[in-house]
Amino acid sequence: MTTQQPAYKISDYRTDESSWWCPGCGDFGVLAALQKAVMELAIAPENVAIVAGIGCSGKIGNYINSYNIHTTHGRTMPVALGVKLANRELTVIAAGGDGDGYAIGMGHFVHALRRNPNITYVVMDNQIYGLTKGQVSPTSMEGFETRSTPAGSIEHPIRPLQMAIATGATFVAQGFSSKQKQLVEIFKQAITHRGFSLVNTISPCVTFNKVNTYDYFKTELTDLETIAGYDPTNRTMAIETLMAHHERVTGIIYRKPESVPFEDRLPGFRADGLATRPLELNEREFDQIVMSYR
Ligand SMILES: Cc1ncc(C[n+]2csc(CCOP(=O)(O)OP(=O)(O)O)c2C)c(N)n1
Ligand code: SF4
Ligand SMILES: [Mg+2]
Repeated sequence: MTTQQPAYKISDYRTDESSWWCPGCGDFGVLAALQKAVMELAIAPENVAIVAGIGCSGKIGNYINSYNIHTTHGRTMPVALGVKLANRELTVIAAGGDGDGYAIGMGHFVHALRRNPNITYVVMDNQIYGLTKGQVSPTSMEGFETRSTPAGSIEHPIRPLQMAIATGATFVAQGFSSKQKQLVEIFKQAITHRGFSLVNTISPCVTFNKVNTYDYFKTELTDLETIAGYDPTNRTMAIETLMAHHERVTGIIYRKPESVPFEDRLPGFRADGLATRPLELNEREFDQIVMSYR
């Protein structure tokens, strides 16, 4: 009997670039889980497109053998949507930090939620701005002392998971970078979900956040699988559970059973994207376009 060889090895998803991250950074765990998820789903590296934001987290695209656009700060969503519309064959994964997605990128995030394109959005949430050396972020806790809030933050943190569900998200999950098995499973389900999937990953910054550490989260987080009767298809239950646990949960929080991606609903769009279509126009088509602008 011959054993079937897996289509890809984990090394197929690695690059030669040496890591820039501090030893112990939570982003290593996110990277490892993402590589394992695409490998287990047998998605060829050339069919993966990472659209990364600016931040320590945004470097993730450099370390995954795939297409990679390191876009500008807060702009992963529109770029990822453009990539998906142009080439439907690609598994499009947007990735960035809590600052990138929930501060400067918040407007784009909200509209991505209500559009529901077939994109997976991985937010590496360390509750701080890591790359710029430790300023307060939208998910920082009230009272949190940082270089930009020496007397403690006077703002309360946003609740991205409740907000996502309330805005119409069709898939919302949260993982912890040191809980690999669960994170791999979450990524696999997020990537195969037809529509927008938000995966907020708790990814500790060991250098600038000395409060929200690995040890802190080991006692803070509740695995949804341990909550008897938890039903991720029940929207009300999802929001109530997030409220009760101050969003400190891991697992699939909400999944809408029926989800039709944005690109499938776009009027005038065919099943294929621009990338696979001949782009030459004949003279008549060209004249028609010119005339339409008169
Ligand atoms: C338009 C713009 N504004 C501000 C910055 C400076 N900047 C770079 S990364 C960053 C925030 C990083 O925090 P986060 O998104 O949480 O990522 P992390 O480094 O924590 O992974 C900021 C404010 C920038 N590069 N571009
Ligand atoms: S500063 Fe923080 S987020 Fe950035 S690489 Fe170091 S540990 Fe990671
Ligand atoms: Mg951050």
